[in-house]
Amino acid sequence: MSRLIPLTLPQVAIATCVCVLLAMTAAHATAASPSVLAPSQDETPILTLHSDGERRPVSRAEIESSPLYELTLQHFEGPQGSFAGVWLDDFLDAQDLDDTATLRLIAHDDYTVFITPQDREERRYLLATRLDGAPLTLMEFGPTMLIVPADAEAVEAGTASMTHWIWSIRDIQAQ
Ligand SMILES: Nc1nc2c(c(=O)[nH]1)N[C@H]1C(S)=C(S)[C@@H](COP(=O)(O)O)O[C@H]1N2
Ligand SMILES: [Mo]
Repeated sequence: MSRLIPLTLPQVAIATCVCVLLAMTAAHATAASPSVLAPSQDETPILTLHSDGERRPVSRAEIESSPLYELTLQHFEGPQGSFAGVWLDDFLDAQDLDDTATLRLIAHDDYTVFITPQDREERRYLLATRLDGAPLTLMEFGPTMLIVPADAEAVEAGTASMTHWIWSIRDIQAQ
């Protein structure tokens, strides 16, 4: 007759620790962490912000005036390494953009996507400006691209949508 093997308290504690550690390891792979990169000093405009009927050129230096975060991933378009950038929410704050605005982002290839306030509540968006410390170029799908760190693993596995992962961003419209 079979019976359940009783676990002692220390065994339960060890099993719990192992589970927590495994969960932390899994989470670590897709979490962005603070970056030690020095903010860019480059004042050359790399995208245009449109709000309240005005257009404002924005440089790497302006974007990177918010805290930089980074994570390592294999981007589905090819580039692989440590991507760094600023949280989209921090960027909007720094640019004094209305928090309730829906954003329309437009890329150099005219691809366009909308990011609603609800999207930004559900997931954090990283406005990436760097790959392995160097400014993202157009060839690497820069000068900026959106990354959703929480979805990175699922996107790599092909189980999450990447329609919000717009690369080569040219314009951001707040509407
Ligand atoms: N600049 C730009 N970003 C983009 C796209 C695009 O066409 N241009 N396509 C989006 C969509 S719909 C998807 S599924 C992924 C992958 O696009 P791809 O299959 O055309 O490479 O990138 C997203 N980001
Ligand atoms: Mo797509």
